[in-house]
Amino acid sequence: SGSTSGSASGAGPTGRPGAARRGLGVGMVGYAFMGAAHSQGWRTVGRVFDLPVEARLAAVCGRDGAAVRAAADRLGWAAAETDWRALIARDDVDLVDVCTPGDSHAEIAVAALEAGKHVLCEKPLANTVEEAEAMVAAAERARARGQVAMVGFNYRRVPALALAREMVAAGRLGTLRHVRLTYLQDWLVDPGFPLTWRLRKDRAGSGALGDLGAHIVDLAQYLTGEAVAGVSALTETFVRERPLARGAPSGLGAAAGGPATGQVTVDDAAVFTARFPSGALATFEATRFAAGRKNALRLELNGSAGSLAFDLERLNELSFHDHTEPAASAGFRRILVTEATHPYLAAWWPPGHGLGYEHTFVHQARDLLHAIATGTVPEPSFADGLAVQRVLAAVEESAQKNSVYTLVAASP
Ligand code: SOE
Repeated sequence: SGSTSGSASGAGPTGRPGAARRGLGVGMVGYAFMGAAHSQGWRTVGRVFDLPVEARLAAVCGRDGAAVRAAADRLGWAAAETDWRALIARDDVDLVDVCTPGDSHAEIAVAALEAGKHVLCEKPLANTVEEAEAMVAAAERARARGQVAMVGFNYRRVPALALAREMVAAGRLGTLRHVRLTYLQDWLVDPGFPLTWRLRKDRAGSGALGDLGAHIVDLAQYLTGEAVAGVSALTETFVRERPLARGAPSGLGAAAGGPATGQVTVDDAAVFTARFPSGALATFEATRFAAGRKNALRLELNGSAGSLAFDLERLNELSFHDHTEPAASAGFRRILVTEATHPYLAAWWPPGHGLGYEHTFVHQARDLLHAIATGTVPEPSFADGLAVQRVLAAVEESAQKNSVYTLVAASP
């Protein structure tokens, strides 16, 4: 969606009559963890970046009337709705931001696009490839009417990762040989952690695979500019039964509801290898069972001319090794990605005053508003989301086929 510097690129059409005059009205569905993160992005974007069109927090939607009104007050939304169809129908809503669990993404996003609204949809795009295909088809029809649709892979907006992409595209790594990504969290290590929606296939589609694996598949394709060509996978559910959750979700968790338990119907971890068309080999690992790792999205790319490494737990840093330098003085060096010349940073603080997780949602809002104003297809598009969904489905199929060469039979 164009340049990632802080400067404005001029006003343009918003795709809806009258919207330029009164700003672009955002209507958000869902207000839990992701809804709060997106609200932060919408609230802040116009105070940091020069924008071609201002975002207005028009209305937020949730099923519980009292809770959604409280969320509207807390998060800064002008109005509250309890029916997402009513939210979409509002005249003051030009863009629908879908922050619900995956089982409602397709229905809400397609309805919003058909009602003439722009759409931002949280990742993974959908729970199945079929849903994602329907969403892409709806986005293509809407594009002809001047609407845009974007999927929320927010880590593309970490300045260090945007810089990494620029460096790969500029050839600083030469020919890529290895693409290595892990996304490690530990919030399921405790078998007493309750059975929240993220652990149910009917709600979330898959487990660590769709929640965390989707991010690293998207990043691998974004950074390399290539589509994964084939996979071989293993998945596992380590804790198959958990206490039922009670009450509203809080962060990733919820209160456990007494002695009753239920089945975990998703993967706890997914490990897979992949090939890229260029011949590069990739490895991926997504888990919520890596004790001590809180949000360790780590990656390393090795090419004929150099290597790059990144860790989300140190997100203002990018490590670079230039293999064309004399061996005696070459080696990994740390780039502190806080300069005004780095992606997004001209709009923020003086050098060295780093950014965090929440800023990715500000950058996401900024890029989406630019795409709307300039009539360009935003990145990542729904088609990018579908490409990730196809990899996730291939991983599940490969894991089910279990074509592992067995050396020792597993104990029961
Ligand atoms: C939980 O695993 C989670 O919040 C994911 O759902 C997000 O997509 C990721 O950014 C952080 O971890």
